[in-house]
Amino acid sequence: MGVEELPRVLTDEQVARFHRDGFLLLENVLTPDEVARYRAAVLDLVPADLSLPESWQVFNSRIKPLRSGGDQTWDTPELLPLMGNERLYRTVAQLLGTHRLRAFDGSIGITLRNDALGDEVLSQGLHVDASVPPGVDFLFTPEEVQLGGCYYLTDVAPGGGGIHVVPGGHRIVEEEVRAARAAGADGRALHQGWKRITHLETVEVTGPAGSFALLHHLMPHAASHNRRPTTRVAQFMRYVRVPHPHGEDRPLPRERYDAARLAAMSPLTRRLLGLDPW
Ligand SMILES: O=C(O)CCC(=O)C(=O)O
Ligand SMILES: [Fe+2]
Repeated sequence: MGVEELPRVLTDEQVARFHRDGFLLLENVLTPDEVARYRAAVLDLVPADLSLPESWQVFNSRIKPLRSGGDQTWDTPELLPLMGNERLYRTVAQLLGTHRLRAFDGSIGITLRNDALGDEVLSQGLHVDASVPPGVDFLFTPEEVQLGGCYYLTDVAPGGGGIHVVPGGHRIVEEEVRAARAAGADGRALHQGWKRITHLETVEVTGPAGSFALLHHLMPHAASHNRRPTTRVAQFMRYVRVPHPHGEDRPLPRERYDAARLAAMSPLTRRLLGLDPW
């Protein structure tokens, strides 16, 4: 099956906008029922007495549930279907030009209101999360590209903790790296390996619950302070082509999936997670 046989979900205008801006808000990826179910599954992870497990991270009112050992992937039976969502898969397949994809990440970010630091917008350093290992040069080929981002499981209004991005930022990163290389410098190492970017202006990606904020992997982005009463609930997903030049299509070990997890997987989810071949 070639990608040509997959239904096109994005219009030509959306595809052009994604290539220009490096990000795109996809609305209605999830139905209201799905949003309610996944949001409840995420919030069920939070202990009722709000005593957060030692392994979890909390930075600037943003709660990141982590399993011991730093495992951030929440592939519980309740949340696994989100990792195999068909509409998002088709969108990414259209943009990456292949149906053979690996899905990963599955991390969660719960951003509570923060009334402190009034004029500060970002709650995290602006950074790039590319599917290129630290210290390894960017190839800038289509095969290398990873597309990822987050589902909004709550409405995200302006100032409500939406992810911040730099319009056209993926191109700026490529231009700066290439310019540095041309000057004999290490472009990959700029801005502390592109993990601390301080010279670019950002915009907040807002949108209704059920949206997915889709980002090119060279897009500088950061979490923001939530100034609103609505706690932002987000789940993060990433997709690469199979095979991937840096091996980022390597699946997680099968042993992590018990009977309940396996039962929660669709045939598409099994392929996306690497349990079945494409
Ligand atoms: O929570 C967000 O909006 C972004 C978080 C993020 O980019 C990260 O933790 O790497
Ligand atoms: Fe990030």
